[in-house]
Amino acid sequence: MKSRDMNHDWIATARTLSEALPFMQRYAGSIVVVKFGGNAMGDEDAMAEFARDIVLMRQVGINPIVVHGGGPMINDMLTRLGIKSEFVRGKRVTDKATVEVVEMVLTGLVNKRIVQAIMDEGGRAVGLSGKDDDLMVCEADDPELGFVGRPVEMNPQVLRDLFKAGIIPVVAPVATGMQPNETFNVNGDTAAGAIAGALKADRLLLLTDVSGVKDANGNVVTAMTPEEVVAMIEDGTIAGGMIPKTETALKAIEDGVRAVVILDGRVPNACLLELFTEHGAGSLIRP
Ligand code: X2W
Repeated sequence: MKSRDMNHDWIATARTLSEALPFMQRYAGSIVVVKFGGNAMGDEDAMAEFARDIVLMRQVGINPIVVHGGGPMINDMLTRLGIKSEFVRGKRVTDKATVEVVEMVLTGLVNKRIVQAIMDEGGRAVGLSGKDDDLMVCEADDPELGFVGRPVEMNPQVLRDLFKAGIIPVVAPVATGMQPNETFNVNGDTAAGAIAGALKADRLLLLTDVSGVKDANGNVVTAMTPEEVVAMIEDGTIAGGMIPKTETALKAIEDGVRAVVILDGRVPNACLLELFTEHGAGSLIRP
């Protein structure tokens, strides 16, 4: 038997677990959608730690769903194939060749890597895309962007079926269209918001590589109402890449999501910090 590590503060560990009880009780049976962006994925250790947090959520009775991105992994593969790519207003201009690479990378490489990481931590995960059981049906977002989809119809029953079976769904943001044989590339945040909205989730956690929404002085705002977010977009305090994220949050809340949190996925155990401690993490947006 291994001897005990006396340098570790085991009493503090036990206290942390005890203090988490009210939070576990509050979230038991709830639905939490977690957007895991390509920039938050990091190395193998970061992936394993994320997977462990998700498995822990499931273990204490939460129904977690992972919706992932993978922009940097798509960029790598496009470069290897010699296909040029550009972004317009935060979305990838997606022609026929690009949408094929997007589908291969997201539903193959990235999706299965996350599924495997969750399985390795002792959970049960099944990977799917918006195409599976018509989960997410899109139409073209903007003719300028090609095959970039805007979700117009959601069929989330397959996710409820997976919850019932104790399985964690891992969703790639690729979708079908209204016409046969159409494929759309969907921004990961947009897909996560649409799925959270369709399920009227209790929480949508948007994991990013920044510490949250910042005020004019650069300090993270820990709690905001949707009205305050709108005002901060209008006066330019919220700018750049934070605009699509906060717009996703506003739309999700309009669709019936109880609260959205924009948090730093690079912080160790970011999801647990947000859900199971008084401290919380990042910026909470709630009516
Ligand atoms: C994204 C889908 C992946 C994504 C793309 O092609 O990169 C659009 O831009 P991250 O890692 O969350 O940025 N789709 C339309 O959203 O990845």
